[in-house]
Amino acid sequence: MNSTIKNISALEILDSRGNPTVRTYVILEDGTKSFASVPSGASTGQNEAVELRDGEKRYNGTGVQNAVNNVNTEIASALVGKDASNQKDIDYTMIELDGTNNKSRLGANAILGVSMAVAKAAASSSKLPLYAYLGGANAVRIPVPCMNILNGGEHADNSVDFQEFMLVPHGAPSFKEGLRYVAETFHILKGILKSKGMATSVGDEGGFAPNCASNEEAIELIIEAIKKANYKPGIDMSIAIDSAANSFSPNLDGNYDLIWSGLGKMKTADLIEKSAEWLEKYPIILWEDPVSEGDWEGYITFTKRFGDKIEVVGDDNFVTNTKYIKKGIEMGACNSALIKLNQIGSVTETIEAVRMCREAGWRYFLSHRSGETEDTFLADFAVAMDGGHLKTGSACRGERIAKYNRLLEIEHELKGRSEYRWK
Ligand code: 2PG
Ligand code: MG
Repeated sequence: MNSTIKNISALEILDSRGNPTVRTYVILEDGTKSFASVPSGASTGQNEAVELRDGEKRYNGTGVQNAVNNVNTEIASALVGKDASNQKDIDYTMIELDGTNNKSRLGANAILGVSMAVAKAAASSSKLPLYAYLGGANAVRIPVPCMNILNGGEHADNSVDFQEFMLVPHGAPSFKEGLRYVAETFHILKGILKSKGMATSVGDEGGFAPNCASNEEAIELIIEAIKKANYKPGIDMSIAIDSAANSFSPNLDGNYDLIWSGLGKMKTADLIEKSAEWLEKYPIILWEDPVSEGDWEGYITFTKRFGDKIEVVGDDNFVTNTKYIKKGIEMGACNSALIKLNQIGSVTETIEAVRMCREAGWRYFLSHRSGETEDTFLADFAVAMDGGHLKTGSACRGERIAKYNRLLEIEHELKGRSEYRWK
């Protein structure tokens, strides 16, 4: 068979934060070659699949030579000779070979790298772009880019508690135009920050990280930038927030300590009241992890109260794992799940998470990690999954722009057959 796997290997490379990560290479019998690189998070959920790190002196313990070795030996021996176009078989063979429930033996970084490279190889071998191979002939919807333009929390060193403030150009007629709206506003925001004597340095995902006096000031600055760029807040562009509330919830329960802003200790009810004020005042259309991962009651209350108006996304509580998404669906916690390939560690399981959301009438929000590489797998994957929106960082930093550029390319390639809409 043409798409039979002939060779699999891996290499330790660096991610956008200068930390080691895994790149895997696949060669098929028909001569097709592919490679894929694995991203890495900073504000991680407790139940994410395990990134295997060497824990030795080199790279301060973050080396991935063991994961690389697992690809080169055990994984390669199990998969060589298999058909790359049978993604499910490939992924479940690795899951069984690993034998743990969180991929801690072989490493989710080892398994995901192979899983993505196999999908890419199978796509090339069948002469299809990756988005069409994974999504079929109707994979034509280009996601609305939720562009992170202001960072706080663990992604920056400033006085903002919430991790990500995103601009969402839902009023644009196409991806190309939407990307322009947000990139223009990003530059206007830079000018505003400069004129106020505030820092224009950027966080891990390329958003600015100014030392705002409060969380409110962060959002006011964004609204000012939208208006100054000649767009209408709420009509052309709205705002999405990822509180990443785990990072200010010491025990990951209903107790919070907003350390960065100095607002101090709060209970779930206070935090939700604050959110209510903001939702009243500002054009916010999506809110991710408004409470911490163990605060299921908090997610339920938040969703009951605001879920008919906005998208409530669970990230750290669901970790792209159908076991937790199922629980969320049953409990009515959230109405959407964040989808990150490396949280669960294989392409097939990520697709299963998406499918579960669809079947429940939930949305699903495709996402990069704060540590990324120049790999553009996510762009194609987002089009294939047909979710209508994705977050992949700001209008700067090459590893973020690579995904946006790939989406521009896909939209162009579809020659007028592409679709662009928020819902
Ligand atoms: C998040 C992500 C991506 P990290 O919390 O949603 O923005 O951050 O990769 O650090 O978990
Ligand atoms: Mg998040």
